Amino acid sequence: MVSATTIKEFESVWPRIVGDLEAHCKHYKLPKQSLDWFVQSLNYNTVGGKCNRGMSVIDTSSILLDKTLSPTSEEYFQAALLGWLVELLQAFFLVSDDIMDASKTRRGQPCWYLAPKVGMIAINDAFLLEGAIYVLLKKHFRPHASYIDMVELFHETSFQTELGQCCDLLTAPEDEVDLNNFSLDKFSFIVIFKTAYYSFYLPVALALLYIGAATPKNLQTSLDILIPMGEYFQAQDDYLDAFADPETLGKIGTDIQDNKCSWLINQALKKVTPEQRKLLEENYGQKDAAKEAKVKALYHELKLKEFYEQWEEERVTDLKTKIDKVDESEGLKKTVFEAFLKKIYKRSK
Ligand code: DMA
Ligand code: MG
Ligand code: MG
Ligand code: MG
Repeated sequence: MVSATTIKEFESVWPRIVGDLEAHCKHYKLPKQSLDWFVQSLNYNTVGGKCNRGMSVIDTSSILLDKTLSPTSEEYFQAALLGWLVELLQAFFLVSDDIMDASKTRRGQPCWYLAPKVGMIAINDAFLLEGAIYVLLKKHFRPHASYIDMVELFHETSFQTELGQCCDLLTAPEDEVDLNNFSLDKFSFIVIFKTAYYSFYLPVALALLYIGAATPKNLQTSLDILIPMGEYFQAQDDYLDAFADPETLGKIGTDIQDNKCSWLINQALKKVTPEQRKLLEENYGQKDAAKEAKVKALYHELKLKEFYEQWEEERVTDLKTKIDKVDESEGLKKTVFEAFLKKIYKRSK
């Protein structure tokens, strides 16, 4: 049995990564004020989350190599670097997502665009977080046999996520609430594209590329399990948006006021009476806390919490059945997926 890495070990690599980026910018003779700004944005936006995605690159690599990577080894550093690249991609998406969703807090602190003196500079900061990925990938992986595959994987995953965000935003127009626009098919597309590819497939595909086991079959098997797993994870995110304690979650839910095609509204629409549907039509998708509270009260009345808990058990059973059927003949292992699933099952943040 290999042991999982810890957040402490993972974060111990971070200063070296910031150092690399600082050195790169100093080479350009970037003025000190801008350099300090960039470093501040890197630390504020990339560190402080759960880092499940990033640490999964290391854990997947350890499981596939069948040895615990020593946190002081160069092998650990390289896997951790790939993990931090996933976290940088996530930071890039979150900084922009919070602007577009008009969110207030993230990881228990103000969203970056609401931090003192930041405002819309946050848009460019998001681009810089993305750009940092390719600077670091080139510096550390250019000689690696899978370098170009890694670059292409980051590009394609970014494109998929952006298409998901596009659909998410267009399905949630600010000025026009039309519950007929929502459907579970639409929900499915949105969450697979905006979340599942970058949060679930990307870390495992990177680990496969890193250790040289990215055969077409292993990549396909990973996709077949991790996309439904990511779909389940985003349904959880939507559930927590309305039902979790914001203190624990580290963010205040915005989906009801933002008119989002969330898992909860889609399930509610399947259960409502005509009167309850009218209540939703009058109160969903408006920047008004009292109306939001009415929608939440209806969610409780419809027993969506209990329904979600039952639905979660079904999803997990399905996923476990899929995992049981994984063909390990080309070096892939069931434990990769079991470890990932364990991290998200019944999460509260
Ligand atoms: C998350 O969607 C997707 C991306 C690409 C950040 P979301 O707006 O539900 O995320 P959150 O609830 O964290 O704002
Ligand atoms: Mg959001
Ligand atoms: Mg969003
Ligand atoms: Mg959300």
